[in-house]
Amino acid sequence: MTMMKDTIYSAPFLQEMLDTTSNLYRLGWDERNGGNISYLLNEYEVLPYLNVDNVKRTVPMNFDASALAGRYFIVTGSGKYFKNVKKNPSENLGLIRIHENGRSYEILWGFEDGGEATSELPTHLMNHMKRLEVDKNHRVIMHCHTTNLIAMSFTHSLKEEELTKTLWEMCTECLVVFPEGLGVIPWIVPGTNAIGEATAKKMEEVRLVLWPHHGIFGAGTTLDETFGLIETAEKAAEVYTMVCAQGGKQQTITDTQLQELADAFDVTPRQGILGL
Ligand code: 2HA
Ligand code: ZN
Repeated sequence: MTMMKDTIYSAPFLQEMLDTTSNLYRLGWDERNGGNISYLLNEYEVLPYLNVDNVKRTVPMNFDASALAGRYFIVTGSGKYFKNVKKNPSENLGLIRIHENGRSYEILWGFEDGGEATSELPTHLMNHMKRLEVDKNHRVIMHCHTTNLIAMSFTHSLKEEELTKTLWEMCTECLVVFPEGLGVIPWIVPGTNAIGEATAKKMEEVRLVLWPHHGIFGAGTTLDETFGLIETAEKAAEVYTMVCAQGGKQQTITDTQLQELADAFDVTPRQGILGL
């Protein structure tokens, strides 16, 4: 007799994906098919819900992900709308396993209308590989089209130090939430290995990478934490938008105060930003 598996709809990781995609949509950061998420799962989290020997389809990849061979991810689908994930999870999401050869992935659940993993899979997997090298608890890569951060990429300096400094100034929490600052890459065609490689290189030092005129990539240990990281940076960018609309800064948090904050919360601000 075969044991009945619990339905995957009761899996905490699936419920978290539904909540997160809905929240991102509600905030206006994932219009149409904008945005994508990948969430690294432990095999023991998957086994109660899925027969992992039942591979539905295998999809080739044109880059080497062998460092992730055998690893499981729940990912959003290519061309799918975050707006629709909650009402139709099995078409808009998929559970995949990276093949032993590192050159393809196996679909174990989802993408039921013949779909595939996000078009940004190269960036996602390259970022996972990089973050796992520096943080053994790393699990989540999240991309979305945060309105005010995109707007700032037109009006503000794209120098990482200058952009980071402005965001730190806009909300007191920022320095505590991302003391390492944010990375910025040049404009590159999305969905390519080239943008994945450029982003992953930044992810060695930071968990937030701005794609100018496009959106943001965040990394973290849980969906909540990664969402919170992006939310915090985007909130600062929103405040910046309003500060500019109100006529600009008349006063701000000083570098000395930012350092006091760092000391109080025991974080180390990225070098070269505070002029102390
Ligand atoms: O998935 O956001 O960057 C659509 C995108 C591509
Ligand atoms: Zn995008």
